[in-house]
Amino acid sequence: MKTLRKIDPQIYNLIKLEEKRQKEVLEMIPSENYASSAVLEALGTVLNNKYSEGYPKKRYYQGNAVADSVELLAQDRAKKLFGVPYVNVQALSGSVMNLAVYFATLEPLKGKIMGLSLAFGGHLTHGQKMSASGKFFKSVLYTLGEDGKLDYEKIEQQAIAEKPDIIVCGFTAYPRIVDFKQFAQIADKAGAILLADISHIAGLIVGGAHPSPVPYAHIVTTTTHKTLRGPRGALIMVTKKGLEKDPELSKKIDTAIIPGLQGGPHDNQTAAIAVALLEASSLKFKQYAKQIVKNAKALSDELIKFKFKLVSNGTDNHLILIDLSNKGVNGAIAAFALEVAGIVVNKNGIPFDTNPPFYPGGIRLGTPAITTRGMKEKDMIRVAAWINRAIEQVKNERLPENKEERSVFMKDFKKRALKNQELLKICNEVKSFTSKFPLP
Ligand code: DSN
Repeated sequence: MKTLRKIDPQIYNLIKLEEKRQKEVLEMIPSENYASSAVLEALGTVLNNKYSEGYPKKRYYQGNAVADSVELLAQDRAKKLFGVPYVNVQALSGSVMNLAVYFATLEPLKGKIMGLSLAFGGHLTHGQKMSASGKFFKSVLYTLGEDGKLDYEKIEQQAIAEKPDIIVCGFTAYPRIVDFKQFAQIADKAGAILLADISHIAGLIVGGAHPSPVPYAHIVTTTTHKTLRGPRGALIMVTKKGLEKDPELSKKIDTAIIPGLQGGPHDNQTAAIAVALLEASSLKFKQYAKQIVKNAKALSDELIKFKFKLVSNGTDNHLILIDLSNKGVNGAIAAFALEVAGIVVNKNGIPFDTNPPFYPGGIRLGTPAITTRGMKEKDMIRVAAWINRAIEQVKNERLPENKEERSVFMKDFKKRALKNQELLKICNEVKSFTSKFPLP
């Protein structure tokens, strides 16, 4: 970055600081990852300079021969990797991706979406009232069973009673295998389209570490930067089953993206997606995907030894949701203390949480990024021990119930945590540990 350093030292220095942070910490937010150098190189290219409204061979502007080849290559790789007949690679993010599906398939203000409640691990775009998906469409939300797992019988009863037009399966904080076949049966009985949003687990699916929804869902969406380890971006796929249900579905999705929701695609992003898809089709990536799950299982076993209460008692995938109620620690307090200790997770609601969303009862963590750095099961023993030590430091920190008192308390707590010698000691240990695991 020699030129950037010369032209804009402020931004250069900030990027360097972020690079240092990413190197030194245990990055354990389950939706984050380290993209390869090849992916990052593709992002920082002259493809950024081009406008390509339209689709390959049907563009509104001249000069798109290369953009066409890039987009066709990305499409081709995605179709092969996921085994689908159609893909749109232009959605700029996960939220636009799901909105495009709704605009392609539902009538605004009339069509009904049924998705998992945000409070139980669903996503904003799965029909939550505060998001466009819940404002422009009718929506009804399902929840999890008492055991923290999907209750397929209850979901089926609700789907038959509510008759949604589209059922969304795929989640942001669900640690178990999703039975896509059962969801398909439910959707068929309710006469609904089945949308599988596999953003979190796409890398596990193509790596053979989680079953694929492709034989069962009509539409499959995914972001490209989580376990798939690409640039930020998204894929919207229509399956064979989807095209049998509606042969026009792919055209409707293309139209929903442009002119419906977006203008020009980001060709540099499309190129980087193509690179990530190539990388994800390697044998090495399959090993990576399986290792993510092995690490998450090893970590959950270790956390259980320290009496952490895990939602659903463990994990089948890349993420772990810890219910901190038995430790008496709020998720916001735990997440901050862990950050001081060099372990980056996010505070998260747990099923049936009675805490406010900004101060939820749990934390969410995962293994995609640390597995990219080469960590294995044995390393999870140390990670769990550090997490336990950090949480022990804050077990007597009681968050006030009153809103004003809470924010005063948090300010004071943060000051104390930043000076906590044990947390700082863990941070040093983590730093020396992570220095042995280079970034890609
Ligand atoms: N922000 C993503 C996640 O962390 O799961 C979902 O959009």
